Amino acid sequence: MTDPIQTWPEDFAARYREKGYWRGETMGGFLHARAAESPDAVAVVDGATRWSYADLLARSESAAHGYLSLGLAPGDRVIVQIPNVAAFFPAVFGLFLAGMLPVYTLPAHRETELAHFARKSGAKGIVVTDAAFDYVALARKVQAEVPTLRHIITDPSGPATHLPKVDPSRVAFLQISGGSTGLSKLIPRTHDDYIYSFRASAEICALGPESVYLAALPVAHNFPMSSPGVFGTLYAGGTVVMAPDPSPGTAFPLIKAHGVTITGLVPPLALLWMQAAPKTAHDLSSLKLLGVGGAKFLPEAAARVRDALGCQLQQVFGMAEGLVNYTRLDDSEDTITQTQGRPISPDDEVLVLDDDGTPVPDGTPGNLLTRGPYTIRAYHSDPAANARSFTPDGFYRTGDIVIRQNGYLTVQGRAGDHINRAGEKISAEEIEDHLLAHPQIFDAAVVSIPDKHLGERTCAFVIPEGTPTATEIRAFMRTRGVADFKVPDQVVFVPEFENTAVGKISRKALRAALRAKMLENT
Ligand code: AMP
Ligand code: DBH
Repeated sequence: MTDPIQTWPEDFAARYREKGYWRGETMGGFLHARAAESPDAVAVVDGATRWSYADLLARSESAAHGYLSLGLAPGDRVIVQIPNVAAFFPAVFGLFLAGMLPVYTLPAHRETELAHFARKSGAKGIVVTDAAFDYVALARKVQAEVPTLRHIITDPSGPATHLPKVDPSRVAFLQISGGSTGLSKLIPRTHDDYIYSFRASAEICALGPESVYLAALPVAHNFPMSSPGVFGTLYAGGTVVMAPDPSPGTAFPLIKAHGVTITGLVPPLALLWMQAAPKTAHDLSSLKLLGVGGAKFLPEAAARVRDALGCQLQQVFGMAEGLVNYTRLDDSEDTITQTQGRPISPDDEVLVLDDDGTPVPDGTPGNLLTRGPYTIRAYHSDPAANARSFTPDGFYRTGDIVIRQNGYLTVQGRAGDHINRAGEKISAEEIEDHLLAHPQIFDAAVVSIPDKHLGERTCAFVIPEGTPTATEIRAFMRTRGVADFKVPDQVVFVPEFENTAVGKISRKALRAALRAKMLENT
């Protein structure tokens, strides 16, 4: 099992340090610093639980000792599957302080995905919490499949031992990619690069000790984690409020009760909040900034945010691999409603290229490639994906089609075949693989269809062998041990795929043709 690494060429690393992007801080180190500066300030609120920075540090140190006392060692990977509860923080800061690497997963992930993450990362443990869903039982199933996952940890705490010195230039954790082809890839991020991304994000969003961030989306997502998210807020000495779910019915009372000043949502949720706000009895006036990202927020909806919610909109276009763009607080209303912002860093290099690799002029759509001080140069242990996704000179091929104008980016679409379902990226290929395991499916192609509520929904075109029903197929997907959001929203039976008999059409072209036909008929 190879240890996760992430390196930039020496001259780049030297420049990123010289310019003060990489400051040699660690995840555990910044928590120490905040706890020393303002021990009594409130760091985390979750229901009746309120932890000061001193409380959070004490619990995190106890967790670090706990991991070490189990026999886990610095450098070991530990899967984290914890919903939006306070316990998320000691679980992950404990790992950071022990020099171990969290492997983040979503609460929606099930045994097939977790087993893949466990194998791929070489994780020796998984940390979960008690919740309405039985995450311990799920972890046991994964353990039965991947025995190297030795420890199922529910309450990491232990007697004081020596904590290791952690190297800020090393990988701090593995984040998961949405996955455009096949299974999710693991993204190794270093302390230096990740801290830069959320420290700069916190500055762009003007966060300070008085800021209160509502974690409405699942915190393991890169967006609520770091753009500026929970880590940006804690870095700034502010307060994080955990929302068990992002519905207006849950979130609005929390905004009122805790004086929430900022949050982040995917577009379908932003629309839901805008619809619910005029009717709510809860005072939302503390909310100053709403970040919207993960999928394209249409200008018409963007223009209504201020009236509906009484706060400023910030568009956020980011990716777990690195690059994050924001509209700025002092941008014009047009820029804020019509673009997805500009990069965080002056050293984010952005290329917009045609399909032959030639730069296109401003105002013309092209493929977005990027490299910079917080964008990875390689995925974990995946030479094939690395060859596809990175140019020889280290640019990451985002797969997004954008227009650049005055340095601002507007997302036009994407080159790849993934579906962006309410901000969750779903690989068509991954779903097709599961469908092909069904005894009565001869072939399947999965495409995205525009959807009023989700932005995009998944549609599976299926050539049956026998007489399966759509309900059966969806039920079958649920038995595959995958996140519920991967179950096709729609199943369409077709007798054949045109042109495939001669084998001349690529799957990519096939998906495009099926999608076009579907849109024509609706
Ligand atoms: P992931 O690689 O799973 O972290 O997903 C990142 C992808 O989400 C980006 O490459 C975009 O395709 C999409 N995305 C994120 N934010 C936005 C946005 N504001 N507008 C349009 N697409 C977005
Ligand atoms: O969709 C994303 O992955 C995303 C969106 C906004 C992201 O990773 C981010 C901001 O950091």
